[in-house]
Amino acid sequence: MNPLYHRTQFLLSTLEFARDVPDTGFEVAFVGRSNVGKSSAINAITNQKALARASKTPGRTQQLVFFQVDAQRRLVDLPGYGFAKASGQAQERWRKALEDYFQHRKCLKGVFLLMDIRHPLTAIDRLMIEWCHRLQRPLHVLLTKADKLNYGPAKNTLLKVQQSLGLSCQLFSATQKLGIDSAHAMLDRWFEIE
Ligand SMILES: Nc1nc2c(ncn2[C@@H]2O[C@H](COP(=O)(O)OP(=O)(O)OP(=O)(O)O)[C@@H](O)[C@H]2O)c(=O)[nH]1
Ligand SMILES: [Mg+2]
Repeated sequence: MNPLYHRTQFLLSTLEFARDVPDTGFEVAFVGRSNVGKSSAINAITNQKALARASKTPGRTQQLVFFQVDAQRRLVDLPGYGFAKASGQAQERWRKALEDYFQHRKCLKGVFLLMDIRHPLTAIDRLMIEWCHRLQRPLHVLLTKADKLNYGPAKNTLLKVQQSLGLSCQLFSATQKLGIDSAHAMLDRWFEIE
């Protein structure tokens, strides 16, 4: 494992990302439905127990959560879309911030889209995928909680997702530490690390 990722630290959470975090260097964002395992994936990828959780406010986080890998590189947790618990007004603010972020953020170099391997490609996932394509954001899918399926069915789902959308895609399990090396390889590429 590249020890660089172990040293990742919480930076800040904000909706006003353009004001609070300069648009320089490299960012990689984690997106996906609520509860797919984004925070767990960030913890597994950085080999830390509670890095992502440390930033969670009680109730629903509706901010972009920034983690600093090094001076130039950040991971960004974009907490759950399909967040039914948020009020209409809060949802609208959050949707707008997310849209701004994807449309305008120059340092956004790659997007991990997380989908629960037992429920891949929901309507909102497909929208997100279309959106990334339209905005030419490089996308890589993590099929999370792969430990919940046997290897055969997991592999079948992987092939199905790859074939149906031509997406770059892998199995991932935070609990079993499955797929960490591949995720690091994607990060290295997006972060332009040799
Ligand atoms: N079995 C299994 N459970 C997992 C895995 N990853 C996450 N979970 C569980 O799934 C639940 C949600 O995980 P989180 O990492 O909080 O999910 P999230 O996407 O960050 O959720 P929000 O922040 O609410 O959008 C927790 O109970 C985790 O323990 C995994 O790889 N395997
Ligand atoms: Mg989370």
